[in-house]
Amino acid sequence: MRNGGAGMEKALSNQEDLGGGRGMTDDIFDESYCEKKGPKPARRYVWRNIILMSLLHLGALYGLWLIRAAKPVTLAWGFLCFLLSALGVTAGAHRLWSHRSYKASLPLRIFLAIANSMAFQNDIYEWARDHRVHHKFSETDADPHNATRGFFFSHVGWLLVRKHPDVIEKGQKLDLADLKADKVVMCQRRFYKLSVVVMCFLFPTLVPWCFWGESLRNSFFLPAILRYVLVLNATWLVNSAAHMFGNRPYDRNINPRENRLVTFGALGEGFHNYHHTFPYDYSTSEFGWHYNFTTAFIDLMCLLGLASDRKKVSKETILARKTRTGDGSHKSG
Ligand code: ST9
Ligand code: ZN
Ligand code: ZN
Repeated sequence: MRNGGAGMEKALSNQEDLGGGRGMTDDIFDESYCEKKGPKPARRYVWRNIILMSLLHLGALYGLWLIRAAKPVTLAWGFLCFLLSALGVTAGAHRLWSHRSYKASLPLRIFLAIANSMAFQNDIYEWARDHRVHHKFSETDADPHNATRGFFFSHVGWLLVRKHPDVIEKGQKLDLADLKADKVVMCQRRFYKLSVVVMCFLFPTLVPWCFWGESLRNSFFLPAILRYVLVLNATWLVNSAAHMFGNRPYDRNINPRENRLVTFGALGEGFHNYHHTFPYDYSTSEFGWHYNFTTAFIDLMCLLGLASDRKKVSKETILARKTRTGDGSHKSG
């Protein structure tokens, strides 16, 4: 039985409700959904995306080649841009807007929305909608990046073909009122294209070119293109590798796994067995700051008074769940 089945309510007894006291449950796995019988719809390629994604990755390969000729400060800037755009996804689109696992003040939400545009992964509204449907209908036709369709599909292939109709049908039934009510989310959606041009491409390129005389070629291909492609692939690995390789200490009945390599590259987002078991935990892990830069960032924001109300699963609940549905690997780890 997926997600521990009927016993789940018992395991979550320390929580206010199945949604962990957030007032939302649309990221909790829905066992009642059944895939439609009969032949699957034909795969429809989106050639524009295939061509652009290929060109982007060729550009990133060229960026790798250029590293040897770049100034160290440009590489440091590229790394900073990686961290900023990654936080826009991890602390922003993921933990705040998809899961409502903590609350953020207006200045922090504005910062995260700008950082999110730097990551250019669809606007926050679309990202969070697709991500909620991923949790609710994980590994089924209604999951946008259904990992049972293979590594390539769950990694990038899903962005190169039309969605399965069930993704759209089920997505339309989600409660997205919280996203619609958030002016920062809706403003980013309204000005998304402009914000991406400025934050993902112009800003990372112009800073090294203007401030320390880096060549325009290095400034564009390293902090803009290569950094963008690295953040994309680190994110996609959560959907592919962390749904296939690793232990399942919390729930052996689901595919998502604990993957150390992904955790490292994705600022703490590779504890994926834990995350699908307890999607409302702001830390996406039971181990605090361990390999989890995003958790450290959210904690710092709380310290500064810019965030609050972090949702955390109790140690007792975690242990009970491990004992009941885990694969036993925590004992050896
Ligand atoms: C990208 C996203 O990379 C990556 C997300 C990854 C998520 C990872 C999660 C893992 C956990 C978090 C870890 C973070 C780690 C970060 C680490 C950082 C170091 N519900 O979409 P369309 C409607 S993006 C309801 O065109 P098609 C839609 O509103 C990269 N409705 O579907 C529209 O309606 P209307 C850049 C839905 O035609 C209609 O359906 N972007 C839903 O099948 C058609 O929508 C790209 O590469 C839903 N779920 O096309 C490609 N979905 O017409 C961008 C859709 O009324 N995407 N609808 O407005 C596309 O080009 C297309 O979406 C497509 C599908 C070709 C993929
Ligand atoms: Zn999630
Ligand atoms: Zn997942």
